[in-house]
Amino acid sequence: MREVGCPEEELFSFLSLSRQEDLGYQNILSSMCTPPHPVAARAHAMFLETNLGDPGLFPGTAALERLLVRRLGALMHLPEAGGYATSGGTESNIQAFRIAKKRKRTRSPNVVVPESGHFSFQKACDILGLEIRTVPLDAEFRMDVDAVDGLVDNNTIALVGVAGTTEYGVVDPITRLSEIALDREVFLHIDAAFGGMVVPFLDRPIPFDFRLPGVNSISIDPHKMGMSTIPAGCLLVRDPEYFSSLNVDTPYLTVKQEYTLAGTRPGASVAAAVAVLEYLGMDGMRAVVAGCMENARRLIEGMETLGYPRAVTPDVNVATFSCDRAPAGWRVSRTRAGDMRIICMPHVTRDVVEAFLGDMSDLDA
Ligand code: 0PR
Repeated sequence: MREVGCPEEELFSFLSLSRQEDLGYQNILSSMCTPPHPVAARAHAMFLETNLGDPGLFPGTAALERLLVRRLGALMHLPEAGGYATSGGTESNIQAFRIAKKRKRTRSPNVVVPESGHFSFQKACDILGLEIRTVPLDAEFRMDVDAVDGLVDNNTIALVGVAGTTEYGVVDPITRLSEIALDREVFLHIDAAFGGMVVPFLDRPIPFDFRLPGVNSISIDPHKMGMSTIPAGCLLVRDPEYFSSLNVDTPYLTVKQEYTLAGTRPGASVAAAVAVLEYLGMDGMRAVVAGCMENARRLIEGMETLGYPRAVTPDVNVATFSCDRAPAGWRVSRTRAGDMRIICMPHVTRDVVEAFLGDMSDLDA
């Protein structure tokens, strides 16, 4: 550290130089995050110093966390679901596996995860000492459910389905997975980190949530399509009792036990997540999602007109193409298979899509 502190103005010009090196979201087509909704930013600023790690000190903020869980539980068709605000999909996925592992004691536990599963499952398996069994995908990048039965055995503690895959934006056949989970008596976790805030607002929602009786837990991230500030995730469980297996004693805190992974936890991004849900309501979210889906369709149509076929027709606003080039000045990403991948987040407006298509067509000129 410096021996003598830096004057404020000098400090802030330094910070602002660093900030200027960041890319603006304007030309970022590769991110599952988006600038926070204005009400999220305003709420975040109001709750800056709140700590959900010691909820007795912040009962108002703690009540907002319960409201978030109630709202997202209702969205997942189980208003009485248990849950808490995590730092994002990674923490939710780790915690879901911790619960599953506690519920089935076995010597060499394994989990059955689609090949499309997010890399956070690898981290979870490493931490928890779980063998990961990968389920192949079908031609449309959805989990091949016919392969699941053969991978599940007596040591399988959890089965995973993804609602809105990271790379191709498809929803796994979760109705079938739910049947398998019930039949084989395996804990079923749904990773809806991205799709959880998209699929319920589609014209024709695809079943993936607690309405399916085999689903035990769901991860859903307000800091992705929920337009909240970072970090804001949520882990929901069918029965709040599931969390009791994770409890540790916290004798000197205002609450005597905790089941969360993090200790000190931000209340600001939780207030921000609640703010967006309350401000937009179902109607507002439907409009946001309809816009993103429309832009994804326009992008796919435009790219195909230029001769770059879609890799798949997505269920959510992730568009992928067989295209190995990209115009300068744009951030796109690539799937493991090499397809161009664009997430039509709210900041990727119709104008942005048209500008990108214009630059793509100039590539050929
Ligand atoms: N599950 C799914 C289905 C995800 O897509 C992601 C993240 C996670 C879990 C993990 O969530 P957290 O990152 O919140 O822990 N998917 C994005 C991805 O890996 C995350 C991301 C967001 C990456 C913005 C880059 C970026 O600019 O693509």
